[in-house]
Amino acid sequence: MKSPACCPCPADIPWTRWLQRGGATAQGDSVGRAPSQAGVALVTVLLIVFLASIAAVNLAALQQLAIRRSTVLQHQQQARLYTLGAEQWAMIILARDRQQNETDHPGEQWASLPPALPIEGGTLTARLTDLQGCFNLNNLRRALPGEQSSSASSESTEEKKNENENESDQEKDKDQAQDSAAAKTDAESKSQSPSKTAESKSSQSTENSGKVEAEPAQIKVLQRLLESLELKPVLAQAIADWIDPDPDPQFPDGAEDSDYMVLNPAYLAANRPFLSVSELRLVKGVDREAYDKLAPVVCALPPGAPLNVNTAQAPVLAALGEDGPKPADLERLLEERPEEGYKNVDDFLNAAKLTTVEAPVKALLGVGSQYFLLRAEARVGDGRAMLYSMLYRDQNSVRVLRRSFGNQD
Ligand SMILES: [Ca+2]
Ligand SMILES: [Ca+2]
Repeated sequence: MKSPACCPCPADIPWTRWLQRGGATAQGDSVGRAPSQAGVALVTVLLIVFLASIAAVNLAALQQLAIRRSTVLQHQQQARLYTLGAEQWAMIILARDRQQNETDHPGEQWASLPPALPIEGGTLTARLTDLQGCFNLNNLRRALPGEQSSSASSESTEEKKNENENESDQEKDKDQAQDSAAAKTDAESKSQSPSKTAESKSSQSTENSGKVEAEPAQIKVLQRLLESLELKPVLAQAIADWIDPDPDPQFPDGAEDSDYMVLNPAYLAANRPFLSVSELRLVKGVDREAYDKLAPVVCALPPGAPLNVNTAQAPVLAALGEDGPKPADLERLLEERPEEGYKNVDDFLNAAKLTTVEAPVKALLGVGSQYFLLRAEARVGDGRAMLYSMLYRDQNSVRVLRRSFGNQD
């Protein structure tokens, strides 16, 4: 039996006591206690270093993220400014083009801008397209006096909406008509007198049917266009009802408030010009398939904006008259178009052998354009900016009607 005085053994004393003693060994207490305390301290130090390292890594990651974010924002801002520069550049090109000639066709400089321009740290691309190369949905109703000018002079969509809502105010229309004098182009001037004749004829014919504002000749064009796209021609009446100011549906396939009030959610017909082609999706009968086919060949310009036969798409030109050539024949005709475009509408009609174009339709044909769309994209480092600008050009200046950043179409 061991004596309590004998050499203590770790197995014979409580663990804590042994630990306090530094783990007695054959080498003695003074030597055994020091490595044990040093081990605890080392573990503590390692733990602190570990935690400090994690904190430092996290801080570094956050800092890198902040630097990255600010760099991207800076590049995006630079790209955005470059697109605004492209807008100014496009306006200069359009103004210069107006000084050189009064016709607009795909062979001109504005239509063939360089595909990409090198800029510091990236590239800039800009493309101008003529907005008057498609069928203007708002021509389905007759343009009120000064209506085109009022839309052209507005600086934003909201202003256009307000002006269109107040179109019944005759005094305001007179003021807008006066403003329109300065904004009329020569192309519009050429079509002015036939336009008045057409309007008076249309007024007489439509008054008899009770539809004062509808333009039957343009509705027929849209019906032929729908037919060529393998869509139901009856959609034309519903589309015309959407923008005419009266609440009476056209016979037999029109659609007014009563057709839209039964839907869920219910809504009313706009009874004012289209502000965007996307509004078509609200019109009765225009489903996704119909919209996808129709959207590329129609546009929403102020009422009275003429169709430029030099830039119009083949299906639209083919729909102008009942004896219109097939789109394939028109494609060939457009390829053989004069190098500097058609000088006047009659030259085109003769070349296309379009002899049944009704007067109200012919009155809204032209060889020049006033409305253009600029698509500009700039890439600077990791930043990217897209700009869409609707530009209006008259004889004296080029103005921005609408501007939006980001993806569109
Ligand atoms: Ca031109
Ligand atoms: Ca209506």
